[in-house]
Amino acid sequence: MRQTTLCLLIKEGEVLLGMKKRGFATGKWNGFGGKIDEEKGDKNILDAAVRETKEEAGVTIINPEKVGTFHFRFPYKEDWDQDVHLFLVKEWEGEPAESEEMMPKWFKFNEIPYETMWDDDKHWLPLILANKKIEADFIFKEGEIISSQDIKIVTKI
Ligand code: 6U4
Repeated sequence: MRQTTLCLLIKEGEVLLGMKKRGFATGKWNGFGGKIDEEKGDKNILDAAVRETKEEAGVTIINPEKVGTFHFRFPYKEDWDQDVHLFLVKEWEGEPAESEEMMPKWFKFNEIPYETMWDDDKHWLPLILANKKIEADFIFKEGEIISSQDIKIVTKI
């Protein structure tokens, strides 16, 4: 299964999201991340998280904390199937800046634009912002709408 990363930067009641400008999920606000790319030197999932966040948001993340694992399945488009490793990031170097792929913006926890995000995000992001760790399965149907979901709060990840 394709392994990808998703990084959420957090500061003082705000979360950094990026508007995806091209490719997969264009037009959605999302965290930063992508697949492991051995050609770009990624040896593991953490390398991919650091590299992708640098490429997409211009910051170097420090001590990302793994807070979730997702199994996303798209039976109508199996190429999109992926296991996503979710990281919470409270330290980084640099200032978020627009890239070719993403336009970053800080959102207050009570102003998160769930209507312009993945359908699943409204179900799990509030748990993550409340310091929970999760393991979740989501199956989608056409239109990227959830057809089934199972979210478990876990103590170890
Ligand atoms: P290209 O090929 O450039 O479109 P890229 O945009 O880097 O690839 P990819 O496939 O490498 O995307 O990584 C997909 C990104 O989308 C990862 O950060 C995980 C995230 N993602 C995938 N499904 C998601 C979902 N259902 N909800 C969510 N994030 C998801 O919040």
